[in-house]
Amino acid sequence: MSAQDRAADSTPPGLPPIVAAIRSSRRDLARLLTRIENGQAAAELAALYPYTGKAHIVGVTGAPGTGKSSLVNALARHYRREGQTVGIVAVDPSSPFTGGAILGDRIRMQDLSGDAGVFIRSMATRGSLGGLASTTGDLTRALDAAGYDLVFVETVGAGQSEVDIARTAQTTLVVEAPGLGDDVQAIKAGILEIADILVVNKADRPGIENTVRALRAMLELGHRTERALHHGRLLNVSAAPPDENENAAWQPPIVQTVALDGKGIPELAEKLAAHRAYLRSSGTLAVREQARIEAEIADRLRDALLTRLLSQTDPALLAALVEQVSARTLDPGSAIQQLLKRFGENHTG
Ligand SMILES: Nc1nc2c(ncn2[C@@H]2O[C@H](COP(=O)(O)OP(=O)(O)OP(=O)(O)O)[C@@H](O)[C@H]2O)c(=O)[nH]1
Ligand SMILES: [Mg+2]
Repeated sequence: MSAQDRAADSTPPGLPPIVAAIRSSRRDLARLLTRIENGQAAAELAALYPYTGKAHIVGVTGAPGTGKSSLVNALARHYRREGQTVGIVAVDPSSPFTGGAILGDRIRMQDLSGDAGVFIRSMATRGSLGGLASTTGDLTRALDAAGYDLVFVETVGAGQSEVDIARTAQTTLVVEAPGLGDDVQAIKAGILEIADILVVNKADRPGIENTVRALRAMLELGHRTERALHHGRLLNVSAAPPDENENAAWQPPIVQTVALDGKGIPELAEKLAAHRAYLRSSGTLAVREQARIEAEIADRLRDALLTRLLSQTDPALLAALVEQVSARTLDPGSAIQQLLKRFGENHTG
C-alpha cells in the first residue's frame, strides 16, 4: 500500500471521494484545478461545496511589480512557521504558461515548492473558459475544501476584473510601493475602495514616507465610501439588509513591509487575523458572502443563458441578421428582439 493509499484510508468515512482525494493527494488536487480551469468540474464542485467555508480567503492586488508575489511568499513562510497551511492562486492577466511573470513567480516561490503545506497554482487568464472571477472563485473553493487554512489570490493591476476577483476574497490587500512615479495611481483606478488593508511594500526604498502620506490623506478624505456590494445585484435579498456603514468600524490600516527580508510580515499577519475577527463579529462576513453569491449567480446566469441561446440559434439566422444590420435594413435592437422571440418560442412550444 502506498503512502497515498494509506492517507486516503485514514480520511474520515462519509467524505465524498473527491474531497478525500484532494485532501490526500496533491496530484488529484492539481488535476481537479485543471478540470476547473477547463470548465469540466461541475460535479466535483457540487460535491465539495459543503466542505468549503473554512479557509481565510485573502485577495492580494496592486500595480505590477509592487511585490505581491514576494509578499505572498513571505506571508506563506510566516504561516508555515505557525503550523498553518497555505494555498496560493496567482492570476496572470496576459501570459500563458510561458509568460515572464509566471516564470518569475515560480522562481520567487521556489523556496516553498517542496513544502507539503503549501500549494501554488498559476492561472493564465487567456484561454480560461467562463468568467475569470467565477473560475478563480472555484479554484479557491477547491483549495478551501482541500483543507488549506489560508488561500491567497494574487491579481495584477487595477481593472474591473481585479475588483471582481477581489470580491471573491474575504479580506483584500492592496499593495503599493514607493517610486512608481505616481503616488495616487491606485486611487485613480478606484482600487483603494476595495482595500481592507493597505500594504506599502518596499519600505526599504526611498520615497516610502510620501507613499504612506498620500495613502493616509486619501483615507482621511473619506475617499473610501460604499463598497462594491451593489454591483451585479440580481435578487432582492431581504434577509440581511446591507449595512450602510459596513466599514464604519473597520478603518483600513496601512502596514509597511519589506517582503524580501520579512520586515512587517508578522504585523501584516496580525492585521489579517484582526480583519477576519472583525468580519465575523460584525456580521459583515455573512453580508459580504451574500452579496458575493448574488453577483456570482447573476454572472453565471448571464453566461449560461447566452450559451444556451447561441446554441439554439440557427447560424443561418444569425448570419442573416448580421447581414441586415450591416445593410442598415435592421437595427441591432430589433435583431436581438428577433433572437429572443425565437428563443422564447423554443421554450414555450
Ligand atoms: N527593495 C525591495 N524590493 C522588493 C521588495 N519586495 C519585492 N521586491 C522586488 O520587486 C520586484 C517585483 O516583485 P514581485 O513580488 O514579483 O512583484 P509582483 O507585484 O508580484 O509583480 P507582478 O506579479 O509582475 O505584478 C522583484 O524584483 C522583487 O525582488 C521589497 O520589500 N523591497
Ligand atoms: Mg506577481
